[in-house]
Amino acid sequence: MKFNTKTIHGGQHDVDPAYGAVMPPIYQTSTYSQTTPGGHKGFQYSRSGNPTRSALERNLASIENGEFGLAFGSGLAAIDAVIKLLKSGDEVISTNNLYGGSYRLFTQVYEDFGITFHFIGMEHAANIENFINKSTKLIWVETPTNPMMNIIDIKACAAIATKHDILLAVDNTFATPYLQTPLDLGADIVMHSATKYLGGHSDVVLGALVVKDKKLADRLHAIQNASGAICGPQDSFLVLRGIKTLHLRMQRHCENGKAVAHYLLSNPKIEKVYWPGFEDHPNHIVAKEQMRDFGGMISFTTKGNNYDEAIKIVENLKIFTLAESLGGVESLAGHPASMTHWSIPKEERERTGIVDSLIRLSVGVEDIDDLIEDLEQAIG
Ligand code: P1T
Repeated sequence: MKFNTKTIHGGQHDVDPAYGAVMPPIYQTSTYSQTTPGGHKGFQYSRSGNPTRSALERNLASIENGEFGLAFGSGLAAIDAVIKLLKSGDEVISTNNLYGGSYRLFTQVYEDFGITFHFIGMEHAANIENFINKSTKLIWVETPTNPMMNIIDIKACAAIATKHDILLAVDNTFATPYLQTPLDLGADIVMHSATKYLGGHSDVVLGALVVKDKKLADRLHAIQNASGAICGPQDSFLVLRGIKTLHLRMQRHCENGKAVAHYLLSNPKIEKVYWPGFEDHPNHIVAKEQMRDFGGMISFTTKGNNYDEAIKIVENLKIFTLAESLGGVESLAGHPASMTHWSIPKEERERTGIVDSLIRLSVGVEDIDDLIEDLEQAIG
């Protein structure tokens, strides 16, 4: 089955044996009757498993070319489950530019449990080798990174991870499997904030993991069940429905993203535009190799790095909504330094490029003329 077919049909055979409903029913139940202890039809309690969540989990596995999907109450709950694979004394090597909430979870929760995180530049994957020691158990990659749009070579990371017998996890939120499938490139775990492009309509918070290896899946299922950070059936349904149009939406996100990136480049008030589709993006060649297009996420700075000017621009936008999050059909604008990435200390933030004038756009699927006109009137 090819990707566009998988978004609609992947893992969805026979979802309603009772009535043949085309969409899986929302099984709004916490528990399931048993004829005798253990005598059930595959589900016993909805923390451990729910048919609507299972339908989503099978679909997630299908679109990411994995074997096992796990759905969680949020992207961070999914990341949390991955870190729970580790124990005190273990070390993690992470991209130095990543979602502020992931950084906060690592540094403000798990460092207290004795896990050490190294935040490093991975644009040259070989740099990872400098930080590997006997305690290194996990490489955490975001690509494209949030919000600087750095591109990390997944295949090169996988070669290093395999050589040292370390797990490689890739946060695929920005790219989605429409653009890249990390498991095909050698990653062990794919993670999603399905709140974003997978859900696609800014109406649900949900997280996901997909793996190929049965033993790893069993351990993650055990963690999911033991910790309980699952998503409900209604939210599972919404994401499943969102994924059915992922390929259509992503195609337009990419087209609109390209047009907006080129518009910003041509505006004399703009200092720098971060978008992996530009030939002079430092890892454009890797992006071309591992991604099928370049996505709808773009960051830019204005000349003079002026905080007030950046705030004025995001306040002036009329079609782009000033809001956290990304990946919905509607265009959003954000100011990472004061919004999504405020939890990263200023000095560290600025070292990776998150300066006060940085604005992040999630380019939606509206008419491109309206989007460019909106940016034009806001930037001036
Ligand atoms: O919000 P949640 O579903 O828990 O997902 C966290 C998360 C993980 N990984 C990446 C790359 C993300 O972008 C996010 C959430 N990001 C935002 C809310 C944002 O505006 O960047």
